[in-house]
This record gives sequence, C-alpha cells and structure tokens, in this order.
Amino acid sequence: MLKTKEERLADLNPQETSEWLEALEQVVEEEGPDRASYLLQQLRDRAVRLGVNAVGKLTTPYLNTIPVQEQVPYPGDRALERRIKSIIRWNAAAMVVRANKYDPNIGGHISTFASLATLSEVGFNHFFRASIGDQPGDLLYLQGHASPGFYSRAFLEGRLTEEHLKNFRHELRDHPGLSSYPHPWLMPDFWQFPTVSMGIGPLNSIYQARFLRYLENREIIPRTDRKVWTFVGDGETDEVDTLGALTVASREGLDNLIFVVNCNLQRLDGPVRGNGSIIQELEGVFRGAGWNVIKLLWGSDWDELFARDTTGVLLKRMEECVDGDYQNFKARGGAYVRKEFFSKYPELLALVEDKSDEQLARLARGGHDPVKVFNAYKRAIEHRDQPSVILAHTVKGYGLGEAGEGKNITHQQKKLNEEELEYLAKRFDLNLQPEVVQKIQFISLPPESSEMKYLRARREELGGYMPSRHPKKIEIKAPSLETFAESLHGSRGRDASTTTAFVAILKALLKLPELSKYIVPIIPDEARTFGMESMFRERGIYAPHGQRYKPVDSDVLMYYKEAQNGQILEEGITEAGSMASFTAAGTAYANLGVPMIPFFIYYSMFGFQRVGDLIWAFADSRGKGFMLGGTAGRTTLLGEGLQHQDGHSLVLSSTIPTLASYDPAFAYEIAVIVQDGIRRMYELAEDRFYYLTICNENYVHPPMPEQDIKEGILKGLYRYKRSEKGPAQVTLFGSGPIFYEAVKAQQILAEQYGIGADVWSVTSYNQLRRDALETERWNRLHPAEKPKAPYLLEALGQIDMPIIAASDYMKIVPDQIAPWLPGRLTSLGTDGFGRSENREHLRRFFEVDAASIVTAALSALARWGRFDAQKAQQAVRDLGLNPESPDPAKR
Ligand SMILES: Cc1ncc(C[n+]2csc(CCOP(=O)(O)OP(=O)(O)O)c2C)c(N)n1
Ligand SMILES: [Mg+2]
Repeated sequence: MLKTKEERLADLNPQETSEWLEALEQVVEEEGPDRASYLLQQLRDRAVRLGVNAVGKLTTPYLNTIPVQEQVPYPGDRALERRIKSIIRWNAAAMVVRANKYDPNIGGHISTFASLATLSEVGFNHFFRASIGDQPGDLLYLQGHASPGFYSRAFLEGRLTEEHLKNFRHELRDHPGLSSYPHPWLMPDFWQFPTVSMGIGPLNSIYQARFLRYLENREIIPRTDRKVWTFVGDGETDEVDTLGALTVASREGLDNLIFVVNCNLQRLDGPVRGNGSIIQELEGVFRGAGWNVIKLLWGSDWDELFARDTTGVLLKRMEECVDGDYQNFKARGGAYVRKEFFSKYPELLALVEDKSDEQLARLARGGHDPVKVFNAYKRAIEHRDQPSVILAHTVKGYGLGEAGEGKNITHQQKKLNEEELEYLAKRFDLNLQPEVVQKIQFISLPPESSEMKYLRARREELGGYMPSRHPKKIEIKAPSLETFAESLHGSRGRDASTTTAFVAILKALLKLPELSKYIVPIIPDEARTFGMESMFRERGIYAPHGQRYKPVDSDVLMYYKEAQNGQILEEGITEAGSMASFTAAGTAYANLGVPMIPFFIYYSMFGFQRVGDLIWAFADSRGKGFMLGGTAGRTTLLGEGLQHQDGHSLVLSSTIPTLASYDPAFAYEIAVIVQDGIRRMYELAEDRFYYLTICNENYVHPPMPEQDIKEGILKGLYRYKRSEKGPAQVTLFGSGPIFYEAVKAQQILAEQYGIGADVWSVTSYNQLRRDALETERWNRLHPAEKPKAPYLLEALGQIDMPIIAASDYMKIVPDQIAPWLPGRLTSLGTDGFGRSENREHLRRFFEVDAASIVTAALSALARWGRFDAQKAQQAVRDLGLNPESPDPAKR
C-alpha cells in the first residue's frame, strides 16, 4: 500500500525523535555548527547506502540563515545612517512626486527603492568598494526601477545638483536632465550597467564575474577580492535570463558574485507568489544550482519573540502563511496582524500580549534591519568557492502607509498628496517645515554637518562614489591593413568561404604581439562548424580549474585543449550567455580598464532574433567588438531549413544605432572592415560595434582590386566589374554570397541578350541608408543652401538605368536605399520561410539566382521601354522560371 504524504511524515516515536534532536543540539553547542554539518552529511551518505530516501530538502525553515548568536554588532553609527537614509528616501520620493505633479504621467517609481533603501544604504556605507588600490573595485548591478534612490544618494553626495533632481525624466527640455533608468549611453559618467530590462542585469552580472576571473587567470588584470553585486527584483526572477545561468556561477566557483534578491513579495500587478512563497522557492532553486543561500527574513524585533517561543509555534505559523498573507500583514496594519497572524494559536497570541498594535505593525522584515543586512553581506563576502545569494525579505512601498505600503497598486504609485507626504516624513522622523512638504522641496545638508562628514568619510574609505563610469584612455593602435596581406591577396584560385576568410583574419590578429592578448574569441559550441577548432590547441579553451582529464583526441594535433589561461571562451549552447560574455569583454575598456576586443562568432539565426534585447543593452553600455553571424543567409546555408536559415538578421541589426552591419562577399572586404573597426573603436575611441555576416559557401576570392575601394567597402558599396559589352544599360548590386549570382547574371545578360551591366558589391545597405538619411536631414534643415549628395549617389554618379539588387536577405534590406533611387530599384531577396534544400534550388525558389536577376533586369528594362516586353516575357520561360508559381514569401 502506498502511504500518503501525511502518513510518511507522521512522528511514530516522538521520544526517539527528541533524543536525536537533543544529541544534535549538544553537538552544535559543544563542537559548533561545522561539526554538526559534517555529521549530518555523514548520516545522509550512510542513509543513502542503507536504501533510505535521504535526498533531503533543498529548503530550510522560514528563518534567518544566520542565527542571532553568530551575528556581529553593527560597526556604523546607526542614528546617523538612519538620518541619511531617511533624507535619501524623502528626496527619492519627492523627485518622482514632483515630476508627476508638474508633468502628469511622466512616470517614475517610489516603491521599489522604498523596499530597497536599507539594502542599498548598508552597502554604500560599509561594503561597495569603488576602487581597490589602483584597480577598479566592485561592480554594481542595481535594480533599474530603484534609480530615484541612487540619484537621491548622488545628490546628497554632491555629485548631482538640485537641478538634476528637478529634471528627472526631462532629458530633452531641461538641462541637466536625468534619465529614467540606468543607461550608460545617456549618462556615461554615471551608470555602468543598463539593468532595467528585467533579467539582463542578473545574466550579464554572472558572466561579468566570470570574465573577471578569466582576466585574472590570463594575468591581464591583477587578482583582487573585488565583488560583483547584483540587485534583483523577486518578480524579475521569473525571467528565464535571471535564473538560466546560475550553474555557470557555481560550476566555476564564482565567490566574487553576490546576488541580493529584493523579496518584497510583489511585482507590478500583484504578489509574485500569492499562493506560495517566493523566498522558499528561490532558496530551493539557488541551493539546487549550487549557490550559498543566505535567507534574511526577520528583523531584530523578532529575535526576542523567537527566544521566548519555546514551542516552535511562531515558526509554525510563519510557515503556514503564504505570500499573499504576508502582503496583507503589511498593508492592513497592526490590529490585523494580531487578529490574523497571532490569534491563530493562544500561545502565539500570548507572546505579543505586551505589544501595542503599532509595535506589531513595525515588526521589521530582515531587509529593513541594518544589523541583519550587515551580517548577511559580511557572510556573503567572506564565503569562499561558491557564489552567494541573499534572499532579503522586504516590504514593497515601505513607509508609504496608506499611499501604497504592501498595496497592489504600489508599483505605479507616483502621486502622493500632502497628507501622504507628511506621513512619509513623520514615518522616518524627518522634522520637516510645512513648506518643505507643501512645495515638495528637496532636502540637503550643510557640508559640515555630522551626517555629511560621515557620509563622505564612509565613501572615502570605500574608494569613492558609486555608481560611476570613467573609462581610462585606450592605448591601442590599430594594425595596418598589411597585417592581413594574405586576405588581401584573395584565395589564389582556391575555393574558400567568408567564414574561413574571417578565421584567417582572426588568426592574423592573434599573431600580433601588442594586440593578441586583448582578443577574446567567444563561441557557443559551434567552433567546428566555423572551422575554428585548430584554435583550441593554439589558444586553449578557458577552464578556470584547468583540464582535469586527458582529452579523447589528445593524440591529434588539434586536440581539445582546456587551460586555466585559455583565451577562447567556449560557452556551450547559450547565445544569451555568450552575449553576456561579449558584453563583459566589450565594456572591459570602460569598466575594468583593459581594452579587450571580443569576437563573438555564432550561428547567425540564433543571434539577433534570439538575444536581441541583450544586444540592445550592449549598445546602451557603449560596448565595442565584432559580432560574426556564421553560416548566414537564407539560401547559402543549405539543407538546414526553416529554423536555421537566416534571412533577416540584417533587418534586425539595422535597428541598433551604434552597430555597423556588413554583408561582405570577399576576404579583402572583411579585412578592411575589421582593420578599420579596430581603428575606430579602439584608436579613435568611438563607441560603436560591428556585425558581419559570414557564410559557408566556397568560391574564389579575388585579390583586392588596385583602385582605392576602401572607402566604398566601409561606406557600403563600390563598383566591382564594369560592363564589357558596351556602356551599361542596367546596374546590378550583389552582396555576400549572392554577389557571384550577380556576376553570372552580368555574363548571361551580355552573352544571351546583348545587354551591358555594371556589377557593384554592396557591403552595407544599412550604412548607405544612414549616410543618406543624415545628408537628407541636413538638406531639409538648410533649404537655402546647396543640397549635399549622399555617398550612395556620389558613388553611383548619374546612372539613368534600372538597378537590380540581390542579396540573401529580405527585400527590405536593399529597399532601405530606395528613396534615393526613385523608380530605379528592384530588390530581390529571401522573404518567407526557409526550406531544407541545396543552394541551387533555394536560390531559384526565392528568386535570387542569376536567372532571376537576369529576368528582373530584362523586366525592368522592358518597363522602361528599353527592351522588348515580349522578349522579356519569353526570357522568363527560357531561363526556367515559372511566372505563375506562388510567391515564396507566402509559402
Ligand atoms: C523584460 C521586462 N519586462 C517587463 C518590464 C516592466 N516592469 C518593470 S518593473 C516590473 C515589476 C518588477 O517587479 P520586481 O522584479 O519584483 O521588482 P520590485 O519593484 O518589486 O522590487 C515590471 C513588470 C521590464 N522592465 N522588463
Ligand atoms: Mg518585487
């Protein structure tokens, strides 16, 4: 008979149970908790061998992980710190309320920081180090919606002015403005990490901590005990990005990483886990993932109640309540807590008979008690070999009272009336003049006040103010183009792909003594696909603990070599994780003072469409580096089909302002782009990055033509091959692997139809469009001046003829330049779902092959009245196209 859960857990011999428990207590008392922990581990191992189900729970009782007797006293001046914190609270709330009073619906958040203030202030006063010696110190990933609190602290520190606070969310009309959330792009001296798209901060921070170790192990930065502190919302943990990479941190023993989850039990709409416990759930997840978990649930007021409770009824009641109940206890006040929480059991009620309702309402949660927070942080920074997470129990909208404390509306509360503001001031013992409240004024303190002296002294001791972003000057000189001489010479008649061409360029960079160490190749389990496996042995795969086994292929030259100082980040199958590494590396110039040059090579389909928001955050972070979309193209990647064939990454990449996207056809084009990219990003310190599609089709790469086409390659197009059949009547644009289809079309047009065509290589429609838009804007705003011509038209000259543009991407890619070529452009592209087929069939299906280019050219010429329409129609058939076939975009 199967037993029920209750039957299995019933205590059949209470006497025996208590003897075991007493024995345990005795061990703890006499020999300490470590010994007890050892014994428990031994018992569990033995039990498993005896066939007892002893897997154990991943969760612990609903109590603080750190018992009172292990606490250290608070080292700071509690009274001064509280006063500073109260002022910061006030100014943060005032900033939002003011903004919305004078500009309704401009937005902002009060309640996130209200729940975070103690967690934040204890950190700023005692833990967060801005620098360690001459090294950058800790890195702070802060909850984006708590930004008013961080602005408010910076104001008190004298880093922001009252004008800044008044101009919160007025970035355009007032100066100096203050951006809503952490954006290095908008406030490059202040914010380091854009965190407000939830999940991105936690994920990036894990890889940041790992990248610090990588740089230390490669001896690029000195080893320090700097920490990465990541503040995470409890609602934010629902994002797969937040929890998806936890095991990276534990596997690599990242004890330089500390997560603080602000468990205010609420998200935007309501409770995070109304019917359960988010803290217990997260404890299980983090512990299961191998993290050191520190639960910070109850404030010091509860210690006395726990001490007086001899029956365990307090814990029992706590464990009965779900988060929805806990929310009520804060939202509904002390009388409610007495009635609904304590009255459930007479002995529990008796515990608080000497307490007023007011006192019950104020029984603090752990995240609001500086002593408890200090101890949790201390334990986290001292913990070794594992990352730590602090699950801090807090109250959303703490101190707002009726205006929002624990209420479901609190996340969006941004309008406090006078009464509510008065309540807030009183709640934190701010003795404010009525005028300050009525006019919602900001509070500052005289520089010589004891609070200000204290605040400054604390930050001085911890190395300066934070957050702050101050990139060191980069001392990199770009290599000369000659470095890539091999690539400039082409493939010498052999067939090669742009992927192998790129790998050769990367290898050339890795040979440069002054540059090589800065290169960071990042690959999500696809190196063999890209022909990069030879780099494994040459450069080593980063493995923080070295290679602990003999690789199966150790007897071959290109064996799978892992090393503690390995240079390659072989990420496994995680484009999101790889992007996070790319971000850590691409911002290292600013955040760590070392100009790392990352190359992230991945399967192009799983880039922009999969991790687009991370790429957006990379741009916001002013990241630098190269993204290489491997095996790109809807028809070039043969055989794989719909979920692999990328025909739209260039559309998506075009949305990112600091990203220059290229679809190169030849090795020399890649060399020019990479060389100039390094020059612009690292020598000229421009905040930009690059995306190149690279493909696996093999063809001959010509040497770089004599004439100076560098500018054309970089700006987006250059003439590759003039018509050999008299003056051109039609212009053909080809890109990437479709370029040769255009060359073939040129030949067919000449040989079979007697029509001359010029062929241009278009490396970047996106860059052409940007340049044209910029010129057009100038012309629009200077109607009285001679209009300027965009590069596109300058390069093309006066061409009065149809242009057929073919690429392996959607038609909208060439269409980007259509406004400047009115009536002239026909775009051929790969709109629609891919298929598993070979290139020939795919290109015919999507109508981007040479025959399709020829028919498009004849068709356009017929419409222009320059070719016989019937002959054009006949050509469609002759060339094997079916004019009545369904549109591939719809199939
Ligand atoms: C990816 C993403 N989805 C949605 C939002 C909108 N949003 C902003 S704050 C918030 C609730 C946050 O709750 P929680 O993480 O618990 O933080 P708290 O404010 O409670 O500390 C939501 C849904 C966002 N910023 N990012
Ligand atoms: Mg929350």
